[in-house]
Amino acid sequence: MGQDIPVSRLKSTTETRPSSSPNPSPKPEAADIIVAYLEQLGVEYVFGVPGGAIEPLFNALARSARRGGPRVVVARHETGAAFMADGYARNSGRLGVCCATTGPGATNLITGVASAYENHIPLLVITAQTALASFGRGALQESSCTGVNTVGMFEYCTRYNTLVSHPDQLEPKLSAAIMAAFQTPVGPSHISLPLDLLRSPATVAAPSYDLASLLQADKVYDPEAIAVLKEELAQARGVVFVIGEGAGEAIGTILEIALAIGAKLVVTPHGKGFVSPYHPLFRGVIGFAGHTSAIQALLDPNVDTVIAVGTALTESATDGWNADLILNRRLIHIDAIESNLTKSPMARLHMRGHLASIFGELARRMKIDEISKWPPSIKRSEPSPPPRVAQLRRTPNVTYENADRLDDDATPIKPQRLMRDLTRLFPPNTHYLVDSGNSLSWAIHYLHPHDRRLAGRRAVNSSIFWTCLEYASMGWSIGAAVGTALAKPGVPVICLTGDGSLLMSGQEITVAIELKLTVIFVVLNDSALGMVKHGQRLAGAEAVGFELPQADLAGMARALGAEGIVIESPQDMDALDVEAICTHPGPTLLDVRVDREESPPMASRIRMLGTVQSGLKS
Ligand SMILES: Cc1ncc(C[n+]2csc(CCOP(=O)(O)OP(=O)(O)O)c2C)c(N)n1
Repeated sequence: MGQDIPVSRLKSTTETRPSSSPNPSPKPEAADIIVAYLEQLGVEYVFGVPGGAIEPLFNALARSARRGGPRVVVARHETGAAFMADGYARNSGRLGVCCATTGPGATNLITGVASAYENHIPLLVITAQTALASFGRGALQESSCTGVNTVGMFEYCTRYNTLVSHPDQLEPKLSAAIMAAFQTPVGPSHISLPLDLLRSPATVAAPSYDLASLLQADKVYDPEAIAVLKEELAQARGVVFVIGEGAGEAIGTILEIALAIGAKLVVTPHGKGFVSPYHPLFRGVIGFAGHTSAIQALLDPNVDTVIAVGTALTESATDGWNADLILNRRLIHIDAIESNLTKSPMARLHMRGHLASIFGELARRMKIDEISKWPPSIKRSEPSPPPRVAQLRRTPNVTYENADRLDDDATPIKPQRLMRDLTRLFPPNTHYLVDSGNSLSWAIHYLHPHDRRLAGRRAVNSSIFWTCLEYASMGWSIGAAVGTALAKPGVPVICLTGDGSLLMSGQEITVAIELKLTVIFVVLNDSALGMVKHGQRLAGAEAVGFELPQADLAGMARALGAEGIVIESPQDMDALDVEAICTHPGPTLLDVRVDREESPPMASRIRMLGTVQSGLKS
C-alpha cells in the first residue's frame, strides 16, 4: 500500500510545547521519538488500550495531541485496536499503528495482528514490557523471554519482530520495523519496549531518518518481460483478467487495457472493491460465494489467456484451487509479491514487479492504432473510444443464485433483498466492511456498490468494499469500520456483521459513539451463528452449537448511546431516513431480523471442505 507523508515537525513542535501543559516533560523521551516518526509518516491515530508499562507512550501521545500531532484512540479490547489500525491503513494508505501494554494487553492484540498479516496490511504493533531490570524476577505481567514471551508469540504473524533492550537500539529497530511493514510482502511489524526504555531520555532530538523518502515505492519491472506480455496479448484469442487484492495500484490502467482489447474482468473476493460491478466487462466474483458468470467467463473455450494480477491465488480466490478455471497453462500471473508467484507453478508466464509501472508501460507500448492489427476476436475495428460513464450498465452482468430474492417483498426480509436495498438507499461513496459469517457470502454475491469508475488513475486505497477473508476473524469489520471512518471523514461507512460477531466484539461501537463517527452497523440478526448453522445443513453434518438467544441489538445500541433501529421488512428499509443516518454525528445500528432459513451462497466453501475431507480419507 502507498503512503501520503508530510515532513517531520518534531524539532519545531517540541521546542514550542506550551509551558502551561500538564506534566510538561522537560526533555523528549524515547516515546516522543516514536511519535515523531509516526508524525513524519502522516499517521494521525494510534489505536490501543492503556496500562502501566505502556504509559510513557500514552504520555507522549497526549503531548503530541495537544499540538495537533498523532493522538491515541482508545479501543475497548486490544483486538479491536488492531482491527481499527487495519481499517485505517487500508483506507488511508498510511501505516496503521496499534499498541498494548505488557502481558494480557499484548496477547489480546494477536488475533488482529494475525488478520493484518494474512491480508498484507502495513501495521506497526507496539507493546510494552516490564522494566528491563525486572526480567526473570516475577514482575507483575512480565512477558519477556522468561515470562509468557510475547515477542515469541508474535513471531509467526509479523514481518519484523524484536525486543528493544537498549536506548541506542530504538532508532535502528523502529525504522527497520516501519520499513519492513511496507516492504513486499507488506505486513505487521512488532516492537516490544520495556517501560524504563520508553521513558528514558531520547538519544536524539529528532528522527535521524527521513522515512518518507526511504519508503518511496520501488518501481522496478523487467522491460523485456513486458515485451513478452505484449506479444502474448497480441497472440491471444480471448483474455480474462482476474483482479486480486494487490491490483489496486494498477487498476485504472488495467481497466483501460481491458476496454481497449475487450477482455473480460473477474475479481477475487478481495479484488471486488476495485472494479465497478456495473462495468460492461465485469462478469462477477470468482471463488468464495462467487458467480457462475465468472466461472463461465473463465471456461469460455475462446479464452486462451487468463491474466491474474495481484493475487495470492488462495483457496477462497480460486474456487478451491480449481485447475479448470484458473490454475492451468492459460495462466499469466503478474504480482509484486514473490511468494504469491510461488502459488502458480502451472502458469505459462510469471512476471514480478511494481504493478502500476508494469501496466503503465504496457499501456504505453500498446498504442491504440496497433490494436487494429490484432486478431479479429479481440481487436476493435475503430480506435477505442475513451471510456464514458454512459457505458456503465444499469445492473451488473452477473448470474445470481436465487435472483428472485433480490426483489422479494417478504417479511422477514431476505438477506439478498437487504444487500440490494443497502446499495439502492445509501450513497455511491459508501464504504463497506464485511465480517466473517454469512455477511461475507451475502455481500460478495449480492452487494454491488454503485461505483461509477470505468477506468482512470486510482489511489491504492480506492477500494470501497473490504473483507477479512483468509484469516476471517469474527468481529473484524466492527473495529475496521471505526478505523475506516477515521481515515475517510465525511464518508458513510457500513459495517456488515452478524449477531454472533456483535456479541463477540460489539463493544467497539462505543468508540464510534465517543468519536462521533458516522458508522452504520448493519447486523444480520438471525439468533444464530448462521454460517455454522447453514454450513452444517449444506454439509449434512450434526446440527450443533450454533444457537444464540434472540437479542434486542437495537435496544443494546441505544443503551450504549447509539441510534438503534429494528428492521423486519423491506418496508422498514424504505422508511429509513438515510440522509439523517449519513449525517448523524455518531453510529446507527440497524438490527435486521433477516430470514434465518435463507441459505447463503456458500456451496463452493462446503465443496472445498468436502474435498479436503475426502482427500484425507483416501
Ligand atoms: C474469532 C472466530 N471464531 C470463530 C470463527 C468461526 N466462525 C465463522 S463464521 C461463524 C459464525 C458467525 O456468526 P454471526 O456473527 O452471527 O454471523 P452469521 O453467520 O449468523 O451471519 C463462526 C463461529 C471465526 N471465523 N472467528
